[in-house]
Amino acid sequence: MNITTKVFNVQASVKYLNKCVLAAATFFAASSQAATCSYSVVNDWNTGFQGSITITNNGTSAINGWTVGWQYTANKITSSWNATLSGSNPYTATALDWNKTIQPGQSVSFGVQGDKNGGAAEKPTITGSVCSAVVSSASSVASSSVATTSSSSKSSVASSVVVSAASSVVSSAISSTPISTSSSALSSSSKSSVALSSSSVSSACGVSQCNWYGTLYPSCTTTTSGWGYENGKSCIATSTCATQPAPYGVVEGCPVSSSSSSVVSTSSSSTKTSSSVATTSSSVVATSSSVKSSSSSSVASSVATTGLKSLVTFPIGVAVNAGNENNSILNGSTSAQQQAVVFPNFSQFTAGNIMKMSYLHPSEASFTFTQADDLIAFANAHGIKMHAHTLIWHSDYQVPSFMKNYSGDFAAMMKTHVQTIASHFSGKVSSWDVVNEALAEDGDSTAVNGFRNSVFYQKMGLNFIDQAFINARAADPVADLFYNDFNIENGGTKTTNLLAMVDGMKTRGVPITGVGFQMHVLLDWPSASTIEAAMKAVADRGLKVKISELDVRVNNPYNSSAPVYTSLTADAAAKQKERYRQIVASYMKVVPAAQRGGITVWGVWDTDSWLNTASAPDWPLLFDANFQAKPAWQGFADGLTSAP
Ligand code: 9MR
Repeated sequence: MNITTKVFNVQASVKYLNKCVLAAATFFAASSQAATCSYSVVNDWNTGFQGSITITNNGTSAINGWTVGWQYTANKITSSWNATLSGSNPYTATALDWNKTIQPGQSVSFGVQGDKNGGAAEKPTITGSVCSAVVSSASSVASSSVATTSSSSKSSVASSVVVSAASSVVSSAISSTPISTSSSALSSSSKSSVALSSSSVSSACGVSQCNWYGTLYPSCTTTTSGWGYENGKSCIATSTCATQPAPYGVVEGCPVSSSSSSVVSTSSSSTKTSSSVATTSSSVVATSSSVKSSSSSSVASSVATTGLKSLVTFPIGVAVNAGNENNSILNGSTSAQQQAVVFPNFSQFTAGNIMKMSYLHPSEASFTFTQADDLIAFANAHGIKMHAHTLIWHSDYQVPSFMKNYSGDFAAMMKTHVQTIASHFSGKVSSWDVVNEALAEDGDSTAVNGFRNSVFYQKMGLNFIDQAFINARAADPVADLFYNDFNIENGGTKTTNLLAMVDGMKTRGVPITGVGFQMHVLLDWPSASTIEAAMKAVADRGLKVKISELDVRVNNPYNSSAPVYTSLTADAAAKQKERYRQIVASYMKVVPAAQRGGITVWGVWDTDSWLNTASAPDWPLLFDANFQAKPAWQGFADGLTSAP
């Protein structure tokens, strides 16, 4: 069945490429436009690879719309971003609306991630009507095909297109398979790739394993659910593996080697990944500054395929659903689509909900860590760090009910709460929101000394904040400890109260590492200069600064004269792009490198945002309803590569 599907896809793709070539011949006859198309391997690890395809317009007129294709010998793609991918070797990638136009001198890039499938990370030739490398061959192919045109000659046209991309495919595939060489390069390459997949099937040893998002792990023999540890290796229970979305799940094959079978070895490859990311990042920054004056947007585009996280060395985070929430990043109905955009772009997760108080400590005697543990194991397996949110939060529906009417020693109970949770996760999370939203909003008539009149303040006064940090540090000696809040970037009384609070904590020797600015902001409020002043004031105190929950809604519910968007218009998308760029650039400008705790976006894609409701739709995030990067993504990337 797989083989049939592959043959169908190959034929469908070839027909498509055939059309492209004929279109190319016509197109290039009338235009001097020429682009170079290149493929680079950005990163590769045990079983996987990340590739970047760049189209650079060397011509004198704009390219409006592009489609390119390529073929691997063994590698298989598991996800892509910033292009619409079709086919399954050969692959075809088509422009998205926002990156279909390439101005003269500019580049557009898109990315792929995949499984090396037993081979090395390959570097195929990119073909397509925009690629100047194909112009001559396409023209000559087209002219010869025109000269000999017949219905059967269509396949020779198509095969010629693939020849440069597939020449290595043809030779290596032929040598490793019993397929006899056909007179047509096309049929050789397509049959060969079919034969390769069947030969990999026939080499299976019949041992049950789990393909966990591109990495093979042993299936557990005694653990019945989740992750296990058996025979000195991490394993995944068959029942858990079986619920992963295609193409992942239980597979049969030869036993995985020790280098690729455990989370430990995976994380060592993650370490390698992050060091190579750091290298990429510095070269990216260097490239960025060296060409900034000519075309900073093309720089951002040309590095787009390496993902946001590769542009900087500090964490780029995203809030995710997990556990029993809808749309879990691990195994919800959208998990494959989420992972395709999350893996290349983000290096840190915050659990949007499942590490809040009521999830981890629902009753006085019970702590429930399983959902969070599963998320952390998943993050570790993909080289993603965890920012934990949050140990103490006043929010009524997140305070466990037993705490609300607690009649015993409240401070002792809070100490147990903080220390039990922080010690469980010690070494597994990089940072904590220790206290969330303790400061009162400007104008809050119930505020006490600038603080929210929460159950914690009522029971312990200001000491609840100090004790939370002291107990968290006692239980976790290394994680960064943040105070997190919203509207502290707006320069009002709340900002003043924040600075007074952290000054007091520092004077008292309370172990605070930094401040998280949630940054649920509007398109035009607060101003960049106001945001910069607030972040700089915190940085000047020697604290880390984190943008912890960034989103930019386009509708302003507080201003009745603001435009009302019922869809994300081009105008709104452009304003949002600029706002993301401005905020990220402000962060880069005022927060010294050593004090950057990271920037986290509050959600993966617009549909799932807390700000998008049926009665008040909005589009506040970096990826749209179809998981395509929005102009906002480009704005974020441009901000990251801005000076200094
Ligand atoms: O996005 C979160 C939403 O799904 C929850 O229903 C809500 C209540 O737990 O919390 C939202 O996240 C909030 C975060 O925890 C603290 N800062 C404000 C966020 C948006 O409300």
